[in-house]
Amino acid sequence: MALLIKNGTLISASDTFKADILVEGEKIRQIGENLTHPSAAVIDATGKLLLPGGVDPHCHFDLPMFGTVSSDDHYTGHKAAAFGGTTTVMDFAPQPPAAPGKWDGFQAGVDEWLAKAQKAAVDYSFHMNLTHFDDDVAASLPALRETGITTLKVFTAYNGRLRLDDGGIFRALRAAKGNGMLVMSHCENGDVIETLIPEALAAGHTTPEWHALTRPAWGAVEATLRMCAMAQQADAPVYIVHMNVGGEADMLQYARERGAPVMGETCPPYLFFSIEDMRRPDGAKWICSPPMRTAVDNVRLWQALQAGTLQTIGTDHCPFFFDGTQPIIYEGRPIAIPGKELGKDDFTKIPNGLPGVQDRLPVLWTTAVRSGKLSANQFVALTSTNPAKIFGLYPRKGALIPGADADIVLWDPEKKVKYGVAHSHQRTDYNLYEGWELVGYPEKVFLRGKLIVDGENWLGKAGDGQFLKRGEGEVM
Ligand code: DUC
Ligand code: ZN
Ligand code: ZN
Repeated sequence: MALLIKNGTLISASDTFKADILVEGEKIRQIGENLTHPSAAVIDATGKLLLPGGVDPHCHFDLPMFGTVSSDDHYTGHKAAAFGGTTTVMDFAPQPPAAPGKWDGFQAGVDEWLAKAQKAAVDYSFHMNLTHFDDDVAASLPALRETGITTLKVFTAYNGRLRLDDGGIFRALRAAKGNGMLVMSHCENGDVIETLIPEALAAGHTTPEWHALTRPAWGAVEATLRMCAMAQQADAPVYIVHMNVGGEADMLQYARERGAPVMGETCPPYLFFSIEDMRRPDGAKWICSPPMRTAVDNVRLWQALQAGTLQTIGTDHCPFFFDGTQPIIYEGRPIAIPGKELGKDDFTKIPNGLPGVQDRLPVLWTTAVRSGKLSANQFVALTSTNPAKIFGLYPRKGALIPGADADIVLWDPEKKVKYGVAHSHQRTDYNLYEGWELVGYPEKVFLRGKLIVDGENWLGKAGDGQFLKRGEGEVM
């Protein structure tokens, strides 16, 4: 079955032009003007924009933590992604634990996440959390790469749980490079955080703002420079996830100017919100790690996007209910999942994480493109093309060109939406952008040629999404 989308305006990472798109099966066959086809179904896209499906490089679905589980799974979160114009999502698989000398490879962690993702509704891939590292683990990297996982996430925080020491990170950087893989890094200072948290609790500080006050911005800045310096010394690329402080962007820029192969991602909440939001009575809604910073950091991160210091905008989507004692109705059924209320008397017990996988493109279109902060082409680059390139999915994903997957968003640039939880398909009881007046929204979303979102109608289903085996990515 062929599909011909006519008279749209195609936005790529570099150009804007009038185009028709011919889709055959799951692929884009032709792009051009005045295309014809004897039997294709025709969609008139006059006045509409044609964007490559969003690629979200940073999501967490069905993630157990804080004695509960993040409230979107690999179906509900994927569905929400699709409604927001995102057709590829990347999640993180856990490294299997191992007693000394008993390491059995990565496969059990990959299999655990593949099993969860059987209900995938958009295309997906995994990064691998690297939470212990030695020669045996290094020897398993080729097998991991064979499964199509070419990225390893390391942590400079979460002492005794997720963190690798600097020696481990340095060795992991070299081993990754030797296997054509990319290290991604969560940058905070674990030692400082683990000192400040018990001090704060002992002093009786239990409110959400203390989550931010015990995870200082200087720790993120210092850890970012440390990571860039290690990457340069290892002659290996690194990608810094969820950059949240202006000073982190300064460190990245410092390293990039000196030729270090370092790249960075920020997430929308760090562009809009600050510790002031965490001081509200419902401040737990903004608790994630790293935390919200200051209004100055919001501005500095926008500038880093404009300057090209940062390459991607992901979401770190990891939602929890604000009040998980009260059910919401999801697909006609009540559901309640314990959430932020678990920490109402102690900020250290508030599940860390925010909704955002649906919000990303619509919120940024209004706040970045319509506001004139970024061009429509930069928007496509940051949210689709660059993540596809960095993570080894380009040109199958992130591009509307012949041969690419027909992941197409028909975007209505004039559609007005009063956004919020009522409009969102993210499975939680709140939305960070409640009441925001958005202009510009996905009208139709195609996944490999199949229409999965048509206005407010969900036409996708569990199992539509495919696992994407990734190759080596680009350093940008
Ligand atoms: N940060 C969070 O707040 N939650 C999930 C993972 C992460 O990096
Ligand atoms: Zn992280
Ligand atoms: Zn994350």
